[in-house]
Amino acid sequence: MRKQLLSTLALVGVMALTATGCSTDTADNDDVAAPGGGGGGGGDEVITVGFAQTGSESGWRSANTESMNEAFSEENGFELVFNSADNDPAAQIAAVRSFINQGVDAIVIAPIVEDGWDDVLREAQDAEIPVILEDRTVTASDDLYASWVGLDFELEGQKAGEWAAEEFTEPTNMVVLEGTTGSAPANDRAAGFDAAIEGTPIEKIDSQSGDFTRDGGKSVMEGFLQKHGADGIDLVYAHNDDMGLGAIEAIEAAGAVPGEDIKIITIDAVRDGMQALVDGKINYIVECNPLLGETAAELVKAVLAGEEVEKTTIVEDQAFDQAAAEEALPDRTY
Ligand code: GYE
Repeated sequence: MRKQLLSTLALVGVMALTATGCSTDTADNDDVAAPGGGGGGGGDEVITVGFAQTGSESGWRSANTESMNEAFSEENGFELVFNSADNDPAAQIAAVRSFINQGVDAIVIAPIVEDGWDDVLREAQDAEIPVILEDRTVTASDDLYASWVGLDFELEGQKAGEWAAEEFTEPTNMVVLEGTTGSAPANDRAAGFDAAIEGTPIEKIDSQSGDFTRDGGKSVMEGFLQKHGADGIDLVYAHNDDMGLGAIEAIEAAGAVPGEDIKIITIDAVRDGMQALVDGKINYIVECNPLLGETAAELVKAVLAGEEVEKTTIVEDQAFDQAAAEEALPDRTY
């Protein structure tokens, strides 16, 4: 999947709004063309969309849910049937199955994990209900879904690793707070980071999943601190801000100073994370943009109108050190 994805990426470039570049007029809200493709969506009819969200594990997720709710609004011609799977892959697949049974016009999925999607995607295809993926990717064949809009998680990990490689030129003990096991961002952020620090004096002494949550990050970090001691850890790489924020609490409770005694790198750049960076408790953040709703909604309309759409749309991310975070924070919308 990864290789396939990267080659697709090379073709489509990295701009969010290329998604509808080949469609004629999908930006407006009331312009859905004659029915085509899936199970509906023609004329002025309301488009019913089932959205299978991962859960509510993080600040990033809240911003993503809000972006989806705004884009798939009644005003924009949608009826959104929202399901939150509470990070349970089986419950998420069951939700998609129930959308198929309800006969929705289209299904949008933010897949919790990469594997296990083939059967239910095939069922959606048999029912002629188009599926758009948002945020995370799947390992299933891309013939089984219409389009995916998301982020380049491997590049995010790589950017984080490149910063670490430059910053840490002496032997460095690093611990990793991984995202949800089996999820695309956990897999790819690990791979990108590891490749970037290869050959540097940074040694990964421990790595465990904190499930992308603040509590998870805190308790895994408590375990690391107990095992290695605050003096035995120089650097934390957290796959998202929330786990980094949990780690800060654990480090402070252990009597050490986050951002100084133990440096912290995270991914997401949500407000709380950016505030911690401004406060000097986090040292570097790679952005992951959660505002994918508008592009997802455009894709749904275009696919239902029978238009050709890009298979892959990658939204570009930035990275922030303390000075950049200070500048960006006042205008941060999430
Ligand atoms: O980084 C994390 C969230 O899939 C990109 O999921 C998303 C990740 C995000 O829980 O905070």
